[in-house]
Amino acid sequence: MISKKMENSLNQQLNRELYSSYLYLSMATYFENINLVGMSKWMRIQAEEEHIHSMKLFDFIHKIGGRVVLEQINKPQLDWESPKKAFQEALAHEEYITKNINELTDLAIEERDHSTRTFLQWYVDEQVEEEAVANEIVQKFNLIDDSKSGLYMLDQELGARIASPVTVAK
Ligand code: OFO
Repeated sequence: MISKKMENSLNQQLNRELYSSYLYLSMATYFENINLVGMSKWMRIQAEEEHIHSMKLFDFIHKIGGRVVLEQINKPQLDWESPKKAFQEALAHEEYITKNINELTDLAIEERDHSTRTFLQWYVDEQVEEEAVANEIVQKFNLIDDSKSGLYMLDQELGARIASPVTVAK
């Protein structure tokens, strides 16, 4: 039996994952608008993955007999100072999400809620990956500095991203 506190916290995380999806979709339109279509594609795939993260929570809450409560999703920023700034913000956002996942895991441990703790392990592992990938891209921006050809090449590289074949399993 899940506690009300845990159920509410999982619902909050579901909302954060939906916001993550919204934020990356906003970054996708920002990049589209400045003709960096590769980066736009990368962000669009990222937005889809965040939606999958939210649906995993949606299914889990139902499975344990809880109630999903959908709250308002905050409006994301529309523009960024530079492509690099957008990816820096993506990294900062992932660090924030990691902090939330760790807090949720701490709560599950505190409440001896083993099924939720096990469920959250997927997110713990995913966040290691998410931070590493975002950090690698920020480091590439640092390497190319103000080079226009470097930006062009990075756009090509990020545009080669393929959506992972993750499906929303019930
Ligand atoms: Fe970016 O991992 Fe979910 O939020």
